Amino acid sequence: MKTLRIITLALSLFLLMACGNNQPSTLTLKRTAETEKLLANLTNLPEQGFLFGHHDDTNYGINADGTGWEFEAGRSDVQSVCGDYPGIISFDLGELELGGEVSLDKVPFDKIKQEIINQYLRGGMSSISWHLRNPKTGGDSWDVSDTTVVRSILPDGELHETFIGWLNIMADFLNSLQTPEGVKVPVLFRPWHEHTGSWFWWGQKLCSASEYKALWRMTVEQLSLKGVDNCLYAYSPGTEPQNEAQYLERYPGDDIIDLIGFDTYQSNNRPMYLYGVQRMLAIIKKIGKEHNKVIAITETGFEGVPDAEWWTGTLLPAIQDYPISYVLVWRNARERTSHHYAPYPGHPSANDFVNFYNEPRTLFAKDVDLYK
Ligand code: BMA
Repeated sequence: MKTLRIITLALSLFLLMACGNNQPSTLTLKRTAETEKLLANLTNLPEQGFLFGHHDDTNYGINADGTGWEFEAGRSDVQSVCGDYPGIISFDLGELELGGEVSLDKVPFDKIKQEIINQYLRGGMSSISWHLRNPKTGGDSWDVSDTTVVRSILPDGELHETFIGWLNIMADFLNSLQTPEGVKVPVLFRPWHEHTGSWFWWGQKLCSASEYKALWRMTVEQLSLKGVDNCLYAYSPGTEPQNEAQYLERYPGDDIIDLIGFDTYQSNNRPMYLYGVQRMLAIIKKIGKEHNKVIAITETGFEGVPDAEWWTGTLLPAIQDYPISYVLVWRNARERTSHHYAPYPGHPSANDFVNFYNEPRTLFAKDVDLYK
């Protein structure tokens, strides 16, 4: 009888220790061979250099006369300036969840799919962000009028089922990324970005740290449940964190994150930009090493690139001493041409961009095959 009591006690203690800390169970995510290859190559890339990236690069851009162009096969502003495509191109799937044909930036999802496949066939990579609608208010990603949105879509929330439907639409898109030979194309998925600011409904002041982490885990679990095995996942706060602890405050877990980065933009205050970039690079370099994660500057740029020597005079010196896998600049909006971050033919910074391109450490599509 005594022995039985001791065994029961030991068993209860074990169960208490196993479940009592309320930690979510660790996920082991399935990945295709090509996705594993991409991760391995990104891990080793810093020995060689870093990929240059541009958002929506092959979807639209700006002509030499300052007007916009869109949807021209093979065309890219970066390629027009330096003769090669970016090593990484990012795309945004905002409004895919509504079931329509075009994104929030009026790009057909079929076009995005095709461009992700084209970039894979070049040996480069694609990343995907998601400026999705606000599921509670019906507004956009920037609608921060309600602070209960994240809570409402988590398990037990009143919009949970609706949101699982949105994730299933995302899963279908990711699963449909396939070459004509049926190879699933790997992508880096970067949802819930810039969450250390409070301008998106999933931002710092709009949910608690545990809600944010639960949002991430629910996202990855549901995609995985729907058979998504061609994704790497990126954790991508803004430039708010001042130290490693702040950077990791809402980190959802090593088991679901492959790459850590940050988004940062230059305004007219160049010293402030340099200070922020270097502070954040030091933080992610240290965490990347400790957690065995690839690091990157997931978004950056200087709107309009008003400094003709920005590429080799500011960007390159700011980043070249850090083992990043990529640096990516935002889009050349054809519908609002002052909103551009890469040069186009005739742009004042085009010559300097060619110098940047010629630097041995900057890697463009022809420099890499990320699936070998
Ligand atoms: C933002 C701006 C918006 C755009 C969004 C998603 O930073 O460029 O105009 O809709 O990204 O691409």
